[in-house]
Amino acid sequence: MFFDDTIAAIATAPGEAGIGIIRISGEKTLQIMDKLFKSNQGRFLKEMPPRMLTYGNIFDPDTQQKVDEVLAVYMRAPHTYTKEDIVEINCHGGMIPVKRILGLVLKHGARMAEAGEFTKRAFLNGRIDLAQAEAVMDLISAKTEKGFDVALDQLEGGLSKEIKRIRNEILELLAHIEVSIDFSEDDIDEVTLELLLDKSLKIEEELKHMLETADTGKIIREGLNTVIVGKPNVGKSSLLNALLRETRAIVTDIPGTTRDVIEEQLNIRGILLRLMDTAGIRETLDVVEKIGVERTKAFFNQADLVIFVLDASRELTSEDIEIMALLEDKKVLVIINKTDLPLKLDISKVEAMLKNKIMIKLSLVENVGLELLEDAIVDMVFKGEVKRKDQVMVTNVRHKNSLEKAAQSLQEGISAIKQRLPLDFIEVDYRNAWEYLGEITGESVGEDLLDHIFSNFCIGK
Ligand SMILES: Nc1nc2c(ncn2[C@@H]2O[C@H](COP(=O)(O)OP(=O)(O)OP(=O)(O)O)[C@@H](O)[C@H]2O)c(=O)[nH]1
Ligand SMILES: [Mg+2]
Repeated sequence: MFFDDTIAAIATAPGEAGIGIIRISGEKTLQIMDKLFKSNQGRFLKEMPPRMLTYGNIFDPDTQQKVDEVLAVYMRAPHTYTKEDIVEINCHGGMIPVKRILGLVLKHGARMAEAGEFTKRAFLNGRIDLAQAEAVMDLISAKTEKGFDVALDQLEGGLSKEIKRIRNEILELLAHIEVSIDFSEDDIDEVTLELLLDKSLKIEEELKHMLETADTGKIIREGLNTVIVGKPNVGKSSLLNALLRETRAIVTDIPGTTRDVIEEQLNIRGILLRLMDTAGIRETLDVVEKIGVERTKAFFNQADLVIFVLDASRELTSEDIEIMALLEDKKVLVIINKTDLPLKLDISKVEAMLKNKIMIKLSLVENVGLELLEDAIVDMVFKGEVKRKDQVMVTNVRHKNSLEKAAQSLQEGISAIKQRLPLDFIEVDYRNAWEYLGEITGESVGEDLLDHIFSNFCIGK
């Protein structure tokens, strides 16, 4: 791919900072710098060795006025992030210098880069594949150490290598099938079929192992949507505050204190929790509270994990039972709170109604049991994870969907073999599986999908 326009953007976050960086990529990069930059010895950037940070000034060529004192570096194509000529100008941080310099760069031959356009060029120019490009964004947006580490592995090509290896195996099978089609008229060669079947089952197994990491992977990348529910006054907001270790939500002994959904993020041993405290669920005539209860139910439906809080000092009520009826198909942790008070709750009845759900006893006033709850959350996330050595992790839902489609096509191929269907039927399924895997690394993706993926990037990356 070849681009004839030169792009530029501010690469650092907006606001006051030590330095700000303007990045330029494309053919006209040096030409633009010739107009705007002079080193302290009066030299152009093209006279300096590539990759050498050079001290100098940016001037406005129209007025010959100094704009800012900078350090500039030139990186020569093709050994750069985009495989094009790149210049980075380090100026003073803050809104004025970066905006002024970017303005001049745009005026003298560059155009404003779109979101993610530098990385898009890196992909289209063949420096990285699509999964690696997506990993770049994941690195930048990672909120936990674990999320960052997995993204770094993907940027280094961990996932891509595995996908490419499996694609190659499928390609070999396809070659086998095509040769057989050419030679064997109607007669299907049994040996070839057995061999195909054997290898296909192995590939199917590999895809399955990759898919098994996807649920945990998604949580590592995106966080765990967790909602705290229960009837009023059981201690939901107290629990949010305890987990955050700060007084974020208002806590009173008046039922119906929380009326809106309060969302906070926290990091529990490397897992990002998007934690929502909600209005206690009950029948109410209060208009505001009613809306709150409705919102609670909506969030409840989208949650990855539900923390259901009961009050140990009160008997089970119809409100508790109504909520319990909603929990059956959900991932749930049941909290029996206020265990410091005399027990009135019929715990065995709760156990009978919520079979197979994990139950944890807490006292938030005495600070008992919080660690057990954190343990349970971490266990829940990692329980499903297969700890196979060197197993790569699938974190991106887009990748998961393509893997699922590939596995589905392969399965159809396998069943076609078992039914001894004609080889050209079988070939279609294998070709589909191969294509779907190619969506992950970007060998087979359309322009629309690319635009969609890169539009979620930040400007300047
Ligand atoms: N004894 C005792 N009291 C608690 C405990 N946890 C919370 N409380 C008290 O229970 C009352 C209600 O707590 P909240 O956290 O506001 O309860 P909530 O579930 O958010 O209530 P709503 O927002 O009204 O739905 C407050 O007076 C808390 O101090 C506990 O473990 N033991
Ligand atoms: Mg509350």
